[in-house]
Amino acid sequence: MPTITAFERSPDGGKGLARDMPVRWAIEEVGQLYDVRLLSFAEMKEPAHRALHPFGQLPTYEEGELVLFESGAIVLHIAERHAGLLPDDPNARARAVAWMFAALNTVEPPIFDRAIAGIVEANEPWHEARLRVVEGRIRERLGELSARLGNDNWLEGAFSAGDLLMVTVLRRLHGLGILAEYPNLSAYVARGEARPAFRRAFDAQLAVFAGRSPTG
Ligand code: GTB
Repeated sequence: MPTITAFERSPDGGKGLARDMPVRWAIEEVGQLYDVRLLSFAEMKEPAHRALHPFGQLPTYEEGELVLFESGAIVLHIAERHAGLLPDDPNARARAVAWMFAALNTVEPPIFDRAIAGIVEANEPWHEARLRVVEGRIRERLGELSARLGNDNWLEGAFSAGDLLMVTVLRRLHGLGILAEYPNLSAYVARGEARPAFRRAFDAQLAVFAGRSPTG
């Protein structure tokens, strides 16, 4: 049974926005059990944790002799070792992996910048101008993604690890109102969030925040 790491008290207040969430979701999708080791910010920077994660972050994933860091790499590992998150056809599989990279490397950067702008740049004199630029970049990406998704349920045929990461990334827009401008993307995120595996993962991380359970 793998062990992952998660916040003992997530700064997102249990909204499932921290990066243990996609790992929990992937494990739930493939029907595995897992343990969770909870960490404080201070513990993340201790040598014991840095031996697992070079940047002193979470999540990590330990399974036998294997230690992994980077949520995307962990989701890919889970998807490659179990049925259900990647298509069998090699070309369709490669495209699903491309969507994983697109989620983290093409769609997430402006969304991440928006989060930073809201937290650490809020008092800067150029804050409003910066918001307009960053939100413009988000809208450009969402427009392109919306056009590609069209009326489909998922990005590449059946639900895949690409959708799992894309929905994870888009969820960070909740509360900003931008996602609502793209009804098919709003519905896409809602479809992801309605999956039983998502619900189990979400409830597990919320239970930690609420102090109801130490594990997933
Ligand atoms: N690229 C790495 C990955 O995907 O695994 C990034 C890992 C990362 O940033 N981890 C964060 C961390 O360990 C936890 S999730 N931070 C401590 C540090 O860097 O010292 C961060 C997080 C929290 C809350 C939200 N949110 O509310 O939207 C999003 C992300």
